[in-house]
Amino acid sequence: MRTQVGIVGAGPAGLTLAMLLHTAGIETVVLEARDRAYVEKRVRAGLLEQNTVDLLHDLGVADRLDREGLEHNGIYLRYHGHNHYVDMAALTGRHITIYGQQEVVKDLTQAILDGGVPVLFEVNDVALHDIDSSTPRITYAHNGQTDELICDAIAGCDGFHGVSRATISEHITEYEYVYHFGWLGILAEAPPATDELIYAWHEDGFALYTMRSPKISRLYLQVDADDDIGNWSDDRIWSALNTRLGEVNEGNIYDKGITPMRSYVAEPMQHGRLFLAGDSAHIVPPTGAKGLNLAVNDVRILAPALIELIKNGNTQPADGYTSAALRRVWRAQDFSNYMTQMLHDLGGGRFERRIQLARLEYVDRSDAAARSLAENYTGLPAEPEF
Ligand code: RFL
Ligand code: PHB
Repeated sequence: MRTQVGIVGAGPAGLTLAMLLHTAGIETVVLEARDRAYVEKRVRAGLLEQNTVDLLHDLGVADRLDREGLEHNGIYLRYHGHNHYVDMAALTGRHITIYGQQEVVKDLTQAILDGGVPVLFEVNDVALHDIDSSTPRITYAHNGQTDELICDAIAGCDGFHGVSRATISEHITEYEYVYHFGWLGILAEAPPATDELIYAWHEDGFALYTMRSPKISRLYLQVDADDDIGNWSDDRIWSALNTRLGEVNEGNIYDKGITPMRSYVAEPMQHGRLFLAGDSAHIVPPTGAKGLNLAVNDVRILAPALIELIKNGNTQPADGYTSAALRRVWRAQDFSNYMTQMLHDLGGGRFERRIQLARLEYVDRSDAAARSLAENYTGLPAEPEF
């Protein structure tokens, strides 16, 4: 098979890129390892920056997001009996929206298939070849048959554990920080007991109150990175949430899991005709809610660069892709790390805890500190692509 851009991975990065390229008249094929139902059910992020919402609007895939998304103006920082509201809309003029990642994935998948873009689910043995040439190839197995996709460029949107980054590992420098804790996340049939998200600092560890709808709560607890979900009965989860958050509405827990946390960047995000985007190139701890938003920003920059490369043979924007994308990635790395260090039990004892409280109080007392947090959380305005 021949296509212009072969996209590996049907997560937010791959699907958004497919939509951007399709809109510009570029042919793409998307290859996804999992089946469609699995990808559309996978529970992950929930918080969209305004830039992300704007892009989904531009792509014409925001009808359901407009109807079902929950627009938020700010967050609460809760610590030691304080409950400080950071009014992000007032501080920055920008909003954030709660809308499950799997809903974004569903909307994009449907729009792409409706547009006639091939999305092959359940592909195996994906391997990338001739990356240094102008006709890179992807080999894979689908429906028991081995096949080959000859492309002008390949987008590696296959997440942190995919094959794309591994293909060019000898050409990249890795920057990594692994945390000794992770997040236990649940979805519960319970109306959220709060209008806005609550980020809670507590001696026992961090907790986050978020939501998916007026009837569904999403809650997170800091746990040890190597903890087993089997150690956490529903009663133990509710008890820890009540202790750390203060007031929680309980209900049937229908999804729970533990996610380890890391900060990671691969540089450069391109080698030859292979371009990495999203989690395949970088990971942030979820405290800043940046992962999905960074994935979407990467492809916002990558799409016009690929269009220039393919339509006009101009390699300059493609050559600038790494530096353009990494500017935002490193800003988000710093912010996610700052939020994580300020709010989690880092295991360092009394001194460390007092520093955390001093930081939280600074956000409470200083308009400049609050504005800095708000500007990062809602996301700096999108920069020109190149
Ligand atoms: P994805 O979503 O991992 O998609 C990659 C896709 O590639 C497929 N794949 C392959 N396909 C073909 N061949 C192979 N060899 C393949 N290997 C893998 C996979 O099946 C998958 O479909 O990466 P992408 O598109 O870069 O998107 C990144 C986001 O998913 C991620 O950054 C966010 O979920 C992170 N994140 C959050 N981000 C936010 O912006 N806001 C949030 O509120 C937020 N909260 C979170 C989060 C991530 C979490 N977890 C579970 C890691 C909360 C949590 C708990
Ligand atoms: C979520 O709604 O899942 C969510 C919100 C904010 C975060 C992380 C996750 O920082």
